Amino acid sequence: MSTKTKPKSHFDYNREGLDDELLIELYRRMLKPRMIEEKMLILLRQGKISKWFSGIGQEAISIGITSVMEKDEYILPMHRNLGVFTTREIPLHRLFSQWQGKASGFTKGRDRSFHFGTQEFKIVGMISHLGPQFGAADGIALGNLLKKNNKVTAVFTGEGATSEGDIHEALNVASVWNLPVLFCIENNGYGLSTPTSEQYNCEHLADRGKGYGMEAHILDGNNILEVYNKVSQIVADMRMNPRPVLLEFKTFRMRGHEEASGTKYVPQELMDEWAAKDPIANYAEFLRNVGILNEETNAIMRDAIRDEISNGLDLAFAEQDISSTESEELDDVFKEFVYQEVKPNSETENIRLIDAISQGLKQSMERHENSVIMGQDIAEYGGVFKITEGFIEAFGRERVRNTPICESAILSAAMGLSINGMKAIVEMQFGDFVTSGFNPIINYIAKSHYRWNQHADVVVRMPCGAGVGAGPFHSQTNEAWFTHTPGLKVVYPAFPFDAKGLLATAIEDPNPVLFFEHKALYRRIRQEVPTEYYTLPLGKASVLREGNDVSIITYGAGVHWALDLLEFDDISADLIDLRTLCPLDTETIYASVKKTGKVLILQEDSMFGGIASDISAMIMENCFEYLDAPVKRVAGLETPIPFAHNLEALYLPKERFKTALQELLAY
Ligand SMILES: Cc1ncc(C[n+]2csc(CCOP(=O)(O)OP(=O)(O)O)c2C)c(N)n1
Repeated sequence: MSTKTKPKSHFDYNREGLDDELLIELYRRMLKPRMIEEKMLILLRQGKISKWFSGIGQEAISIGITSVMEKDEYILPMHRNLGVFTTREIPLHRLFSQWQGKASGFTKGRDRSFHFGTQEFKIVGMISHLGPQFGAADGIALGNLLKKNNKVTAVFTGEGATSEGDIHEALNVASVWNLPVLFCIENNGYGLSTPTSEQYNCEHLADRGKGYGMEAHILDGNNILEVYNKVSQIVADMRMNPRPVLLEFKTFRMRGHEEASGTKYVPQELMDEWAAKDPIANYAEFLRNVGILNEETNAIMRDAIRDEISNGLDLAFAEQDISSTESEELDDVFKEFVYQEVKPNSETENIRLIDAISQGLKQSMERHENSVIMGQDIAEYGGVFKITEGFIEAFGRERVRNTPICESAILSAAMGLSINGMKAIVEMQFGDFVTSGFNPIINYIAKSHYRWNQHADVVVRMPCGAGVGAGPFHSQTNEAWFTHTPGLKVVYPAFPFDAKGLLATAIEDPNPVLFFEHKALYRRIRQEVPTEYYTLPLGKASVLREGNDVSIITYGAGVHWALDLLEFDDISADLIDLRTLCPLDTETIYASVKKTGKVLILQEDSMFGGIASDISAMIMENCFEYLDAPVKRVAGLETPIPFAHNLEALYLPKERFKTALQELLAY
């Protein structure tokens, strides 16, 4: 709607303690996104931009909050918060380039609209899935709390997304951990076409604060001075007394969910009612009434903004379309990491896999003072497998954090910690439970570096695997879910020595690593392991046996099945333990295949869509002329993993492996 209409003021503007300069500046700050939007709507009609999510009518919230936040305090906006970006004074041509997918934007054309962040302006934009923003804010705030820097983090959501589990989880975590996050709900009446009555069943969303044990307030989201004054007080107090606060802003979405979808489902009376409460027109009227805005100053201000917009647009439109190469695209999936070898010391002790992981973890946390480990029951209790036993004594409760049962919020928080310069290690109680945190791993953590150059310094430890009679939900080895997703490294050691050194590297590496730990090997496999800190490179397989007749390629428990077999059978085989699945050591694989001409790939997980299939395809493509037999894959059955011992033995490929190997040798 136009700002030129002159409604009667609907608001009680309290300007006490605010000087004229600030009052006019708040007006200018609201006007700017409004005028950008008005221009965008024209460009949209002309087909010059693709999609537009409008924040018209909601400007007072973005502007009020951003004006209160200090420049080095993080803000996590959503899709209707253009005012956050403009108030942080991002040059307009960069914003316009971002929306046009051009190089001067923030994502090298890789993501659209407001789906980007920038460390330069301390803004962390959303992922489409909305809810993980709250958990990311938790992580950033945890980083601030640990740094004791008295900074507040502000995060936005619409009322629709408050129905997401991520939001509930993150609010609960913030409350339990007392994190200084300002949670801002913009209740604008509709989530796409869904009215609030179909979204939640309490009177006010702020009422939920009580349930979370969190201070909560309801604010008039269309009254800039109410937003500014109340948020100023609250944020100043949060800086001194760190705590989470939930704010519900009552406002209205004046345009469609996005421009193309319209507002047919919104009753006209509602539109009229809220049009009269326009935050800019009302405030302009107030400023005129108190004599600090007149037609002339208003026109000067509008002209200046109009010029700024058209200059920005000229620059953005003049910019070439983005171009790239396959290798440039691939290179940006991960942050560059130069492996630093730390050689093992000569003193060793004979320890189990589980001890080696615990030791590696502890020595890494000693080395990286900015590291935090989070997980269920990992503090005093030491974790269900006791890997973090004694960690509280070594590092304190701040860095060794028991979490509520909420994988999604914790993985989003891990992302937030990384954004704030920390290293996050997350222990899944069982690797199976990662499904409850799948979204932040796949969509946030894995894609962030490629999208906006923000690495995710996160290691997720995954106790996994069958053979322990634990049934369908405590036995899976789900590495293939992650090797499929670009942006994640996947490590899967089979021995104590490897586990310790690879875990150290995984924690050094600023990229996200899924670190698989086989439960059936935890206490069964022992080895001499150097007592001090050392590293091993990711992406290097180890050749455990050398022979000429067949290459057996495997990892995890499969390595030990193969070793057991080779111990008693007189087979001349290369046995390759992959150790890391991403990056994958294709060089070692191809060299072995070219020597033996026969390959068996053994995996514990069910067959279809697994690692074995991909390695098989790669061998066909790269070593076809060297093959003397079809590549053989051996894997778990295509069933969930059963509980009863005999059934589990049927599921696992250990016996099928022996037969398949004999068949292959006889081919
Ligand atoms: C997990 C997920 N489900 C559905 C969507 C599609 N979607 C995007 S925004 C939106 C409505 C959000 O409503 P609300 O949180 O109230 O914010 P508003 O758009 O009203 O500002 C929906 C359904 C999505 N992006 N992510």
